[in-house]
Amino acid sequence: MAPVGPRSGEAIFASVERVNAELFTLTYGAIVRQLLTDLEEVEEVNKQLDQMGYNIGIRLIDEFLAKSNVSRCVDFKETAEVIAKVGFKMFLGVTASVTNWDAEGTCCNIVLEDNPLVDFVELPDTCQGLYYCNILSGVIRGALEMVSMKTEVTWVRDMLRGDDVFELQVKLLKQVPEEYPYKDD
Ligand code: MYR
Repeated sequence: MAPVGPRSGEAIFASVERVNAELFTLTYGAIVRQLLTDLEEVEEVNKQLDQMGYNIGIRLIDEFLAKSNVSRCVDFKETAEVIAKVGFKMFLGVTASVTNWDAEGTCCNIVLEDNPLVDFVELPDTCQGLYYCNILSGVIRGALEMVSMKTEVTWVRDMLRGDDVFELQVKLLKQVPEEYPYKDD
């Protein structure tokens, strides 16, 4: 039998992190299930998840900017890379890749091959039309709005609907110029 001894701090931290991630995943699942019970219409659940994500996103951006030390992005291309590589890593523990840019550099897709939100999830047939991870599109929309970017964020591929990856389209609708706070007199 292997000797029983104190575990290293790193091992304990890793297992606490794993338990936290599982708790988070299960809690999110319970929220979706409750919304399905309360709202009945899948379309309404999609809207509610997006709105919840938006409300989180407008607050989470402060934590993101404070913790990440990311400075102002030069353009939307850099912003998309920051979301995929730094944002997803910080809040979901996974990285994503950015693909499919349009010619103007205002629309791209973010591809997630790994998505901890859907661990243990299997959707019944009655949930056709549900965008289970719609909270994520809302988070991105809310966070970007706080740094002056109005966006539309939609799912184009979803593993719970039989696709091989999760893929979000992020379209920049309007970049609101930030006002200089002082008047030049
Ligand atoms: C800037 O130019 O001001 C920097 C903008 C960076 C925006 C990054 C938004 C991070 C959103 C995190 C999404 C996490 C999804 C789980």
